[in-house]
Amino acid sequence: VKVNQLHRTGFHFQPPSHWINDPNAPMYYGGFYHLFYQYNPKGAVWGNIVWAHSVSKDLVNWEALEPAIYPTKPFDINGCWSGSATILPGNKPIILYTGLDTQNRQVQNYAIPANLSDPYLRKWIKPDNNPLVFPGHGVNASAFRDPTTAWWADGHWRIIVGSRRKHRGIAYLYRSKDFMKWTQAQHPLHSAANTGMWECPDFFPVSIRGKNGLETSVNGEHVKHVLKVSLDVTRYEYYTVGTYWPEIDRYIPENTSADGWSGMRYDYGNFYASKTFFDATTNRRILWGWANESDAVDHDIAKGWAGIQAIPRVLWLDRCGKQLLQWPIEELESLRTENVQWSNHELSMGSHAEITGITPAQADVEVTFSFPSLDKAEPFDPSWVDAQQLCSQKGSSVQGGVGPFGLLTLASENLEEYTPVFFRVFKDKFKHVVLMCSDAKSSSLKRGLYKPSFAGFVNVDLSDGKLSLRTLIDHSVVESFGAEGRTCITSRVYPTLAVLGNAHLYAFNNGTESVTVEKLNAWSMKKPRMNEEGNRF
Ligand code: DQQ
Repeated sequence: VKVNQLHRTGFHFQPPSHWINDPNAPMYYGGFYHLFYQYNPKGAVWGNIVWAHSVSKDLVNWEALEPAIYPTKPFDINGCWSGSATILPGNKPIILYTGLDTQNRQVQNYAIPANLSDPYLRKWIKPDNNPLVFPGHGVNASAFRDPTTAWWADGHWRIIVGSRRKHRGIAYLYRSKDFMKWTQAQHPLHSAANTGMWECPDFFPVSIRGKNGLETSVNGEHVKHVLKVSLDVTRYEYYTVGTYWPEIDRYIPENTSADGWSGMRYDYGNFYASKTFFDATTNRRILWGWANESDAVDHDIAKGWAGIQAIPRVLWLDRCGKQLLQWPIEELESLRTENVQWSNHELSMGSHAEITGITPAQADVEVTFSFPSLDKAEPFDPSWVDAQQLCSQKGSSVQGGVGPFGLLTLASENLEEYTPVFFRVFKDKFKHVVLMCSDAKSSSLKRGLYKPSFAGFVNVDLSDGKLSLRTLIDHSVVESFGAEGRTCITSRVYPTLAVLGNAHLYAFNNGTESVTVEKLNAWSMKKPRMNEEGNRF
């Protein structure tokens, strides 16, 4: 297959061609990180889904293996959909995944490695006692999928499976003593009205203090739990932070943690069907998420590929205990090459300054902005609850007080095209409100693209007069981490002029208050080994 390379990413995970979606069963085994993912071996649109499989020593360089799981049996003949891995005692991985059976019912199956002494885990067996879990009485068989990693508590394994009853989103809970015989718990682990189908649930503990991750079965006083779901209706994910009581199998989100569409998000942009795993070698909880295309289907067919995985992120609980923080895995820094640094560069009102000396279409940029005072911040209207709507009204070119300031990524020389990533500070009655945007509105002259003004609020203390931003720019993706990972936004964009060597990068300020780039550190990024064809194990 000949693929059009113009918008192909340089350092994001993708196969040589065709369609990909959800990351599946990430794990560390036999000295390798394993990543499986939903893949169409026949084309650049969703369909014919198999579990493609790649391995890596560093989460950056990847080698493709043969697909691990694909339809062959009555219990998965109509599809092998998403699922998760659990490492059983004795270091034995087991995968749970959703199969579509002969009657198109969604059932939960397991697969085990044919040979545990093969660190690549090339061959997987789907034993004949599958499926392990049928949709029970009253469970919608066409909305019953995406089993989680199992956790152990009180003498039982537990998993949740995503579902819905009418418009209520549900995480059904199942228990098992031996991983083979599963019983549905009387109460779902959690559910919420009017949220629709819960796809790809994820449920895991986080430490109350510190960045270290926890093995999925850990619980106790030093632990809170996170429940994340992917909402089929909006195509966004949300999570809550709460407490899990294994004795009664109840998860209660904290009251500061809104449930439903107003809930917190891992990412306010194009990021879906995500899944975490615990990396015991480095004590991290690592998040994988799918960044779908936002062009049209015929563009994908013409490109010959669709979908990437976002850069894996370390995820941990903020000191305040109310939200998660995320940061790209440090291994990514091994790809940094040419470097440019600025310090104390003032950006007066209406100015933009070009960042030269690196490759702007494939870069990693870290920048800290400072401002002398917040006096000029625009008043905040409490009716502005929707960050994305606010960003689409007050884009980077609408002059403000403190901000908008930030980066113009993937910009053409005369700014016919640019994707701004920026902050805007407002003054509410008792506090300041920080808006972060990654606005695709002017990202491309091409028509027929989805160009949303993605945005989220940033819960950050401004008393030191600073805001920081890290942005990973990779041809058709701009992945940003605001205020040390408090708010993250991923945009997929398709410039026509600002491509390859013609892309530019600027720092800008469009507020009346002057802003200083206190420190900027930017790097060109090298290409890792990325599932190259003819390089299969
Ligand atoms: N994708 C899978 C499903 C899942 C959905 C099918 C989420 O298992 O619910 O490819 O993107």
